[in-house]
Amino acid sequence: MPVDYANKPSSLAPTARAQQGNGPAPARSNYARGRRLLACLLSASWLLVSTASLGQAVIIVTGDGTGNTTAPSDDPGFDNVGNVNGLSGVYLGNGWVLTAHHVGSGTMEFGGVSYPVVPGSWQRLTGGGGSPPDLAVLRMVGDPGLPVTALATSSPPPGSDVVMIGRGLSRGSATTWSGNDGWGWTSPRTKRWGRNKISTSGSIILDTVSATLNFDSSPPSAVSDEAHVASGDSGGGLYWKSGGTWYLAGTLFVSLTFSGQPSNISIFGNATGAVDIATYRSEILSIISVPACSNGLDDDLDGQIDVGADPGCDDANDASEQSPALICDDGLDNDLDGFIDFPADSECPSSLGPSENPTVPALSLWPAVFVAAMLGGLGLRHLPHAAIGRPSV
Ligand SMILES: [Ca+2]
Ligand SMILES: [Ca+2]
Ligand SMILES: [Ca+2]
Ligand SMILES: [Ca+2]
Repeated sequence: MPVDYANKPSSLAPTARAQQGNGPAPARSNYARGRRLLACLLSASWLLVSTASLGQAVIIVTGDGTGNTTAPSDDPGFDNVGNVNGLSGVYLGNGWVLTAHHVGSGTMEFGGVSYPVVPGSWQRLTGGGGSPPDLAVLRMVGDPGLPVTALATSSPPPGSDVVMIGRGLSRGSATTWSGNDGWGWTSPRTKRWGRNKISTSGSIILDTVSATLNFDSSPPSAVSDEAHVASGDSGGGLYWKSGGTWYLAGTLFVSLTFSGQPSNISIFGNATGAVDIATYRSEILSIISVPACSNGLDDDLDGQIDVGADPGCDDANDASEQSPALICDDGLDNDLDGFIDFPADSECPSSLGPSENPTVPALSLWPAVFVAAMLGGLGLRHLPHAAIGRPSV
C-alpha cells in the first residue's frame, strides 16, 4: 500500500513543505531555512505542500495517457525498473535494488519473474547522520540478468531534461481543482515513462535531499511527455543523460501538491520530488559492492552465510554463495522436481550432496534381471497383442 504522509504525525508536516518554481536552486537547506522559504513563497503562491501521494504510474499529458509502456527509443534503463513490495524500485546490480524507504521490504518482480528478498538485506540509508532520507536498498535471491545501473555523481542542475519511470496508477478522468487542470488516478498500476525538467536541486523534503520537477501545462516549461507521479511510482527512477551516458539521478518518492488538494489527482502546478542520488551515492555503493560471500547475509537461503560456512563460496570475494561445481548448491533444479538445492530439495543431504535425486543412481544396483522383467512387464501392458506375436482375432 502506498504510504500517505498526510496520515503521519503532524510533526512531519513542516519538513513536508518544499519550495517550487524556477528560481535559483536552494542550497541544501535545513528546517528553519525551509520555513523562510515557506513564508516567501506563499506570498508568491508558489508554495506547494506535500500532502500525500507517496508511493505513486507516471501520469503523462500525452494523448489519452495510456502510452509509454515500452522503453523509449533512447532507453535509460526501462527493464531495470520493477515491482518492489507492490510499488517500484530500480535494479542497481549485484542483486541489489534501490527504492524509497517508505516502500518497505517485500518480493521483487523484474521481467515477469519474482525474486524473494534476502533476509536482513533491506536497510534504510543513513545519510551520514541526522535524520535518514527516504531511501533504502534490498537484495534479491537470484540474478535478473539486468545491466548495472550507473549512479549519478552530481545532481542534475535546474533545467536538465530527465526521464521518469515508475509503475504506479494510471491517468484517469480529467479534473480541475482550484482552477488547475489535471487528471485523477485510476487502476491498473502500469510501468510507464514520462519526461520533465529539473525545477530545483538540493531541496530538503521529508529530511531527504531532493530534486523537484514541476508539472507544467504549456511550453516552454512543459516538455513532450510531461509527467507527474501517481500512487505506486515511489521507488521509481529519475534518469539524466550526461556526457552521452544515462545515469540514475533520482528515486521518485513524493507528490508535492497544493494544500487541501485531493490526494488522488495530478494537476498542473504540482511537482514530483525525487531523492537526489548523487548525495547518497557513496553510501549506496558501500552497501551494494560488498561481495555476497562476505556480506553477512544468507544470499541463497540455504541457511549458510558467507565464506567458511557456505560451501558455495570459493573465497571472500566470491560474488555468489552458489557454485556450478556443487549440484546441491548451484541454483539449478537439476532433477526437475520443482525443488532447488539444499535444503529446499530434500534429496540433497547438504550443499555438498552429490545429486538432487539420489534414488536414480541406486537403480543401477538393482539386479539386471529384475529391471529387465519390470520393463518387459511394462511393455506387455502397452503393446497390442499382434505386436508380440499372437494371432490376430
Ligand atoms: Ca552472504
Ligand atoms: Ca547461503
Ligand atoms: Ca550456498
Ligand atoms: Ca541444484
